[in-house]
Amino acid sequence: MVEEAVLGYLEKNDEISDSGKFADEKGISHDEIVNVIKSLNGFRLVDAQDIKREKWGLTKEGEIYAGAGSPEVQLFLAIPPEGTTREELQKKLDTSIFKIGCQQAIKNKWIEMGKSQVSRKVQHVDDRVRDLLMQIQNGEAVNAEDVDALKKRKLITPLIWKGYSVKKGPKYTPKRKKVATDLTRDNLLRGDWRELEFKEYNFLAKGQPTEGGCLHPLLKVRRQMQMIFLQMGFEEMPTNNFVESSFWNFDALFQPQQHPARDSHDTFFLKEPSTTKVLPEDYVERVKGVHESGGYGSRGYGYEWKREEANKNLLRTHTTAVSSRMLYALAQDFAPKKYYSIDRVFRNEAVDRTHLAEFHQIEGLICDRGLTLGHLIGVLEDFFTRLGMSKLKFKPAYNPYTEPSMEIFSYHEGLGKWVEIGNSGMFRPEMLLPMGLPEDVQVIAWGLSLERPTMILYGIDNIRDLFGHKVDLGLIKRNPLCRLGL
Ligand code: FB9
Repeated sequence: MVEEAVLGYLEKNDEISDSGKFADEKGISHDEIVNVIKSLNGFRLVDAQDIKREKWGLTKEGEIYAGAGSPEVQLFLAIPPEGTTREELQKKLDTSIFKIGCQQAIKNKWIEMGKSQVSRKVQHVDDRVRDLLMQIQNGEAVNAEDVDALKKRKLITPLIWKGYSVKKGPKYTPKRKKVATDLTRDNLLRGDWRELEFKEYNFLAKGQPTEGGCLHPLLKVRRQMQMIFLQMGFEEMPTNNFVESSFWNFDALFQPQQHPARDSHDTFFLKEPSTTKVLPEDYVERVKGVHESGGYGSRGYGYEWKREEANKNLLRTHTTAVSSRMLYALAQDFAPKKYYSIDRVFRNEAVDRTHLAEFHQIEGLICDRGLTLGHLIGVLEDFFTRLGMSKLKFKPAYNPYTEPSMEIFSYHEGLGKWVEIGNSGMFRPEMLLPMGLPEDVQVIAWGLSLERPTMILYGIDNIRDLFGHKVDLGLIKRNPLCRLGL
C-alpha cells in the first residue's frame, strides 16, 4: 500500500522532495515510508537521497512541564492569594518543583519570598514556558530567544530528523512486479518461471553463521603448549588420575609429613576411599629411610615417618605426583627421557581473581646423565622462547623436592613488567636415588600453570571468567585463534 503510494506519486511527479512532508500529506507514519524507500532504493526502483533536518525535542523534564505546567506556575498557583509560609508551600510541591519554581517566579517578579512568608506580587500569570514546550512538541517554530532560554533550562534538546528525497530509479516501475527469490519445483512445473522476475543473487551476503563446536581458550593454549613439548621431543605422561596417594604426591618427592602443604588447609584429602591399597613395599622402605635418617649423602629430616600418613588419599596438588610415578618406573629400567604433563591439580586455596581451587599445571622434566643447572636454564630459555618469552631472569627459590630451585620471570612487553612465569629445579637425590635411578642421573624439571598464560593471552582479568560455572559462553565461542610464540 505504502509502496504503491510512493511509486504512484513518482509516476506523476519528478520527485518526493521531502519524505516527512509526504508522510504527513499521505497520513502515513514516516518510519513506514522510510522502510519502503530503503527497500525500493535497494532494488533501484527509486533513487533516494538522505536529507537531514535539525529540530528541537523536549527533554524528560521538558515533557513533564509540558504536561503539568512549568514549576514557577505550579508554585504560583500553590500560593493562596493571602500568601502562605515556605513550609506550607514545600509541603504542597515536589522538592525540585519548589526549588526551580522559586528561582523562576522570583526572577519573573511574580512572588515575594520572605524569611518564612511567601506572597504573590501579581494577580495572574501565563504559563508561557508550557505553551512554548507544547509548540515545540508539535513541531511548530519558536523564536530563537525562547529556544535559548529553554535550552539553558535543559527543557529542550536538538534532534536530528532524517528523511529522504526520492526520485525514480534506474529500475523504476509504477507497480513492482513480485520478484521471485527462489526457483521452485512449482515454478518449473507451472512453467511460470518464464514470466517471473528473479531477485538478483547478492553474492556478498553473509551466510548464516554456522554454529559449531569451539575449543575453550584453555584447550587452545594447551594444544599450543603440547605442540611445543612434542617439537622438543618430550613424551606426555599419563595424568588420568586426579585421586593420588600422599605417598606419590608428597613422600616420594621427599616432602616431609609435617610440611604445611600436607594439611587439609592446603590439600583436599579423601573421605572415601581414604586410604591407598598398594605401594611398592621395598621402595616405600627406602623412602621411609631417607625421610627419617637420610642416606645417599643426606642426613634426612630425622622425624618418625608414618605409613598411615603416606597412605592417605587426596586430590593431587601437582602433576609432579605423576612425575614421581614415572621416574620410579623409569628407574626400574633406566633410559634418558623427556616427559611432560598438562592436567588438573587441586589446592584448597582461597579463590580470588587469579586462583581457583583447581588449575591446570604444565610440567616438563628431563632425566639423563650429567645434567646441570646450566642444562635447566638452557631448556627453559628454549621452551619459553617458543612461547614468545625470550627475556628471562631466574630467582633462587625453594621446593621440598628440588635443590637448587629457581622461580622464572619474563619481561612482558605488553604488560611492561616482569611476570613470574613458573618455577623449576633439579630433583633432590633424596627423591631420585631411593627410586633406584643411577647415581650419575639428574632430573631437571619446571612447572607453570595453563590458566595464567591463557588469561594474559586472551586479556581475561578474572580467572572466574575463564573457568567454571560463571564462564561467559560468548567468550568461549568468539575467542580468537591462540597464536603463541614465534
Ligand atoms: O604460570 C605461572 N605464570 C605464568 C606462566 C606463563 C605466562 O605466560 C604469559 C603469556 C605470557 C604468564 C604467567 N605461574 C605459575 C606463576 C604465577 O602465576 C604463580 O603466582 C602461580 N603459579 C601457580 C601455583 O600457584 C600456587 C603458577 C602455578 C605453578 C607454580 C609452580 C609450578 C607449577 C604451577 C611448578 C613447579 C615445579 C617446580 C620444580 C619442579 C617441578 C615442578
